[in-house]
Amino acid sequence: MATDLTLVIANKTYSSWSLRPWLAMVHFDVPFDEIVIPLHQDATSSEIRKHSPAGKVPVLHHGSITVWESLAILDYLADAFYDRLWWPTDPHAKAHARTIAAEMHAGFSAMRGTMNMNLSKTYPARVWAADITKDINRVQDIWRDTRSRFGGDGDFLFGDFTIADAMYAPVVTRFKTYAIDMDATCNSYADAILNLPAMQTWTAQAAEESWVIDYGNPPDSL
Ligand SMILES: N[C@@H](CCC(=O)N[C@@H](CS)C(=O)NCC(=O)O)C(=O)O
Repeated sequence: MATDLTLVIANKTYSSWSLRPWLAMVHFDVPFDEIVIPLHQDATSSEIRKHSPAGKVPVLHHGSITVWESLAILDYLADAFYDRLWWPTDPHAKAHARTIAAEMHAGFSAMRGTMNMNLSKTYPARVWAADITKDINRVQDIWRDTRSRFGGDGDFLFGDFTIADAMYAPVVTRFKTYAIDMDATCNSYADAILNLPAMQTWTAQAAEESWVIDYGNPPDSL
């Protein structure tokens, strides 16, 4: 499809940052062309640098405009396609959505550093190191608190799917593939993300990829 929007991403099996804008664009029915650059290949860095001065994906091209950093891309899309409800409309809810999206973008490095996103593998439950456990618990606190204050009758953090959900979607896949214990509230939220048609498309396309990255098993944390 020829559009004036191109999203450059990495492999769907492994690229958690790529998933965020891709999921929201597909969910909100924004047409775009997609370029996939597989990670951990000899040409990965040079290929990414052709598209992004930061040397990272995702990166969005919209005509002559280039935007990188997943959250900046999502914010740009919310401005450019302002007829969709990318953020909650209520100012209080919107402030909270922006805050938890930013917390995800900037934080949880212990969890992200050890629990690589890998949709092709599941791992047995284990005891995680204290800093990772702290991140896991904080994410679940955010989900519970947000669902109870802003979720209403909907299935997502703010009822309907928003950018905040897109930011946490790769954590949902990690919690499932790494068998993280979740209470009923977090579990049903995770299922809502996994059952989202756009998420199912991403997962199906990931399963068709041929590239394999062997991260090994996460370190024993006791
Ligand atoms: N903070 C960035 C993180 C982007 C990022 O780390 N992307 C990884 C793929 S998930 C990447 O481009 N890795 C390639 C490399 O570092 O060579 C964002 O939000 O977009």
